[in-house]
Formats: sequence, structure tokens, C-alpha cells
Amino acid sequence: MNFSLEGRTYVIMGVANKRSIAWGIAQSLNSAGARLVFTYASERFEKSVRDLAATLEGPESLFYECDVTDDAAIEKTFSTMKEDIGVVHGLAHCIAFAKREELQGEFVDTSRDGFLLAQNISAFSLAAVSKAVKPLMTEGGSILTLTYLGGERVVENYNVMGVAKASLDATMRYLANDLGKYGIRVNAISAGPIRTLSAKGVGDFNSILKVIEEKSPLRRPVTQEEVGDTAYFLMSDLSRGITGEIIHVDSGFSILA
Ligand code: NDP
Ligand code: N5H
Repeated sequence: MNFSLEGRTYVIMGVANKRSIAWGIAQSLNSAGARLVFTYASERFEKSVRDLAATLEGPESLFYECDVTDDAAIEKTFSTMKEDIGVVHGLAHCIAFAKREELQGEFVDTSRDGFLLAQNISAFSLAAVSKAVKPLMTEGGSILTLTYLGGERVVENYNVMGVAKASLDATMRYLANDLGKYGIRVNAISAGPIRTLSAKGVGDFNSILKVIEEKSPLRRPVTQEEVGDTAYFLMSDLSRGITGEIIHVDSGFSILA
């Protein structure tokens, strides 16, 4: 069994800064010897991504701009990537967005615009990028996305994003069924709360983490590195029998009533 990712190439979408879960994934895959391809939504985060990637050892990384709301941008990104590198072995989708004002108060007040925006960026984008990366995954491989418990249960304030994650989870399962015959597995990691740029300013994060410290079986929050190592497992041949699955990396919180 080959645990190393040497000679393999993985696309990582959604590094905003060093706190991003996507960056934890990048570091784990890099430690295993993988070559990495980073995509960022706009020029605003290009420098941050390039500066972080420059700290990695091993194979040179590649960089592409890709706003997942733009079909033409997705098509251009992945066709250029195919010309540049040919084959990729996996993709980590670490992207979500909802209007800040809809991540508080009651879900019943969600606007049509806000609902569709959250679905578009946080759920449909997985289907769109899977379709675009499929022609590059000629040797099979693994696609993963990041989800949250609020898609399975009602979690205060998660609101419109909870409905988007439920949609993302189902999208992941339908993609797993379609792409299995090409040797492509599709899974999700359901991460416990981690302080990132997205999480900043939404709700009272300190009190959310306090609940995790008091109640979760492991009595502590999870880290980007722990999610990264599960991503490494899902990208590697160790997980070759797993597809259409949600793996909770959450200190066991999801087993609680
Ligand atoms: P970050 O803020 O670090 O990452 C969010 C990313 O989404 C950013 O890199 C942002 O790109 C990207 N993004 C938003 N809109 C677009 C777009 N239109 N096109 C392309 N990219 C876009 O936060 P996290 O690391 O926390 O989030 C990553 C994933 O993890 C999300 O799916 C989130 O829901 C999930 N998650 C997070 C948890 C947490 O507690 N933090 C818990 C469970 C799941 P850019 O910066 O270039 O704008
Ligand atoms: C129950 C909670 C706490 C409340 C809900 C948080 C939901 C967060 C998810 C979305 C992705 C956050 C979001 O879209 C924020 C934006 O409105 C504003 N931020 C930005 O625009 C920044 C600059 C960019 C980088 O952000 C994005 N996304 O592009 C959930 C928490 C316990 C767990 C959690 C934080 C889950 C999650 O999905 O992230």
C-alpha cells in the first residue's frame, strides 16, 4: 500500500489565509509529497495564497484564479490547468458563502437572494468544479468537500448555511454515485468549529468553542491540522473503499443528543 502522495497532484480551492481549513489540508498533502494547485476567488487573496505556498517544501505549486459563481471562469481555469499539467488526482473544495446578516436571527427571515447565493457558492459549486475537473482525473482519484453539522441538525444562527450544507451533502452523494465508475471517489469532512476568517464576526465564537470544550467527547476543539490529516487519508489509497461518506472530524460532538 502506498501512503505517499509523491508524483500526485491535488487542486485546493479556498485558501484565504493561514487559518483557512484549506491551508491545513494543503500542509498535510504537501508533507505527504504531493504537488499542489491553488485556486482563489479573486486577486484580493492571490498574494496571501502565493506567500503561504512559498513556505512549502517540495514540488512547486501552481496558481489559478477561479470564482465559482462564474461558469466561464471555471471552464477557463480547468482547461488551462489541463494544458499546463494534464492529470490531477484529487480536489479539495473548501468554499462557502452566505450573507452575514442571514447568519443570525431566524431562518424564517431568509431572503430569496440570500438563499440562492448560499446555494450557488456553497453547494452547486461542488457539482460545477467536479464536472470541470473530471477530464483531468484520468487516473481516478478523490474529491472532497467541507461540511458542518448544521446541515444535518438545526444549529442556532447557521440558518441559510445549514440548508446549503444539506444541499452540499446530497450533491456530494449524487456525485459519488456518478463518478465512482471512473474511479473517482467523492466524500465530505464535517469539521467541528474552527476559528477562521469566515467564522470571524459570525455569532459568539468563544461561547461556541466553550460548549465544545465542556461537552464534546474529546473536550477540545479540532484543529486545521486534524482536518488536514483526514483529508490526506481521503486523498490517499488508504481510503480506497470509501465514497459518498461524511466523516466527522469534530472531537465526537455529533454523537451527542
Ligand atoms: P475561510 O474563510 O478560510 O475560507 C472560505 C473560502 O471560501 C475563502 O477562501 C473564499 O475565497 C472562498 N470563497 C467564497 N466565495 C467564493 C467564490 N465565489 N469563489 C471561490 N471561492 C470562494 O474559512 P474556512 O476555512 O472556515 O471555510 C472553508 C470551508 O469549511 C467552508 O465550506 C466552511 O463552510 C467549512 N467549514 C468551516 C468550519 C469552521 O468552523 N471554520 C466548520 C465546518 C465547515 P477567497 O478568500 O478567495 O474569497
Ligand atoms: C453556528 C455557527 C456560527 C454562525 C454561522 C456561521 C457560518 C459561517 C459560514 C459562512 C461561509 C460564513 C460567511 O459567509 C461569512 C461572510 O458573510 C463574511 N465573510 C467574508 O466575506 C470573508 C472575508 C470571506 C473570506 O469569507 C468567505 N466565506 O468567503 C457555525 C460555526 C460554529 C461553524 C462554522 C464557522 C461553519 C462554517 O461553515 O464555516
